[in-house]
Amino acid sequence: MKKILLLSGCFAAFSMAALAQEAPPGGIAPDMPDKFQVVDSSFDYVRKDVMIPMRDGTKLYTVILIPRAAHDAPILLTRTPYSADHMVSYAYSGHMGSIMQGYDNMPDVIADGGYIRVIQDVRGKHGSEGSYVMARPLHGPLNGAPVDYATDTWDTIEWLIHNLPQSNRKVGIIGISYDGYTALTALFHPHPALKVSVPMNPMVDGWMGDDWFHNGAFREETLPYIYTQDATRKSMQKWWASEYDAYDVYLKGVSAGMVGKSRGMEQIGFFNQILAHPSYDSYWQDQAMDKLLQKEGLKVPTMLVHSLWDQEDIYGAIATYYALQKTPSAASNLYLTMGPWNHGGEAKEAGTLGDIDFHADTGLYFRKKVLEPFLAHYLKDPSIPLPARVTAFRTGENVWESSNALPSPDCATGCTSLHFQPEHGLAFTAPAAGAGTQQYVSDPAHPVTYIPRPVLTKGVPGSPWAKWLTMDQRNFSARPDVLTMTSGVLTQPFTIKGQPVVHLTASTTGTDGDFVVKLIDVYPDEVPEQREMGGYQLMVSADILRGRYRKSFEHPEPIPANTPQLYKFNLPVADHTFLPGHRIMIQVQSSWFPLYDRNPQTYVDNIFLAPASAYKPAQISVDVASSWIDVHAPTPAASIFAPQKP
Ligand code: PG9
Repeated sequence: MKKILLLSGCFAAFSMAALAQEAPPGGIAPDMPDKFQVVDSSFDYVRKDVMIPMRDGTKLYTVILIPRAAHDAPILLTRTPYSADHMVSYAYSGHMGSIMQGYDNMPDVIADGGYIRVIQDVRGKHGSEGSYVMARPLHGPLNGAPVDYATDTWDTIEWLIHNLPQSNRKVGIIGISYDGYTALTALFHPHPALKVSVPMNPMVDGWMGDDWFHNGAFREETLPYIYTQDATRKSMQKWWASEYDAYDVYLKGVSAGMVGKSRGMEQIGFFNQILAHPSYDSYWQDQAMDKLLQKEGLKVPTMLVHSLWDQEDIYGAIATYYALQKTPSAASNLYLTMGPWNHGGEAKEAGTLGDIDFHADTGLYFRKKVLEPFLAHYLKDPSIPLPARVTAFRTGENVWESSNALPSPDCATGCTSLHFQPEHGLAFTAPAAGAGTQQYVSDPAHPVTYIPRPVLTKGVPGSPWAKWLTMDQRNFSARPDVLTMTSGVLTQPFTIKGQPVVHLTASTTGTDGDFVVKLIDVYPDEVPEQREMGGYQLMVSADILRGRYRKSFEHPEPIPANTPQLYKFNLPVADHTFLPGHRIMIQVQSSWFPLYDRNPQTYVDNIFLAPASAYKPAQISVDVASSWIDVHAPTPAASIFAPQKP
């Protein structure tokens, strides 16, 4: 057939006509051939769709794009549950770069770099055979089978290096989010031909701080993802809602368990696992990739990529970095890039995020100055210089910086405290003892939203999901159930780098409760060069802790009513300069709805099953003198704040 298509125009036309279906006797000939052949001889790549056999006989659907001129070319592999076909169909074009736009594909590095591009559907999804398990745990206590994503990667690499004569038999694995998770799984008993891995915004620990929970608070708005991903092989079953505003969907639904059940989600294995494991038990611990990799060690050079405003997986890359950095042999293979991006933003044009302007395309910088040489060093030519161990973009000042390591996560040294003050103040010095309390009422019937209503969930047209972490917090500080502390105006820059550590001391009239803490950069009242930024409240780091887990993530405990308790937890890493003229703000609230499910504020065994009667208002009292946030920064002189106007 191929030969026929390459023949001269007139003969080819004659041959094509011969391919058309014949009419059955007395019937009509169908338009569609049995298999349509693309005329691809002018393309700058050759596409091969193959089913690669795994050791258990399961075959995985794999799309291979080979640059037509490829010779001794390295291979870049991505393993995905999001459809290999979809990932190479961004345009109908004979140019490899044009069809590879979007998620995971960075044509300016991959197609322009002459790589053989391989994208494979993980087992059980889209074109691949086998069964699907959400972020399939590796072989071990949660997976008794002899196959997992690590063995599937091994078997795939073995096939690729023996079946692609155009390759140099060096393979890299790269991917964002779920595909960043699969890039991490490749690091367990890695194939010797695997020379480099680039997990970008990887899902690492779904309970601690990535897709499913943050510090025990359930991310209710992931229910539609689980529904679509797990209901059918081709993700064709879409979530339904009868209300435009997701706030109404989840408020009427009462608990996340009830919302899921109302949509038949008990048919889905992973939904049942979530309902059965609300706490950080062995189900979650045994699949936390940072912990597993720390035991495994790091034998393959790996660059973790982290986004400072990652709305989906803000925990994983940094947790993995810290876990691996502890062991010198692992640290010798470890690299990190952090940039001012949302989830996957580094793969796209990234000069701005929402209203925030970085004055240069930071995505392009990462791809050309960091990723391209990193891949080329390990896959093409070891004389190409490597990037620094840590390449990080500092927001506020908008500069790239290279260093050898990130500051440690615990703030044991080199930190400064931002102390709460009476009258909603914030300062570097502790207030006198007896500074009293500041109070608010948290009412589950009127939860604080994470974005202004109508809440348009991810995927809904007009949804601000991709930029929400950078959205103005001004409307929330105006609410009586959001406690707001603000510093004076800075007269000098104040730079923080690392994970802020929250020390919040509070009591509640309830027996459970959540605490959301946001560290915010307040812009000057007027910003002449970008007027809409006047008074803007930009979150530079924020997270939630479910109060029942204040002492142990594994063993929850009720909160004793009306008794001050310490809520200590780390916020996501920040690398930010608060500029002169700006102020520092902290906001504290007890709901972040409907991204996080509501805490009933009455202790029940399993919040997924809480009855409507358990949801009660509670008065929260924050002890001012014993509440602060530690940030990684040298302590400045008190005079760094302008004198307050009388
Ligand atoms: N954040 C998505 C995800 C990763 C891993 C598990 C489930 C969801 C993603 O963007 O792939």
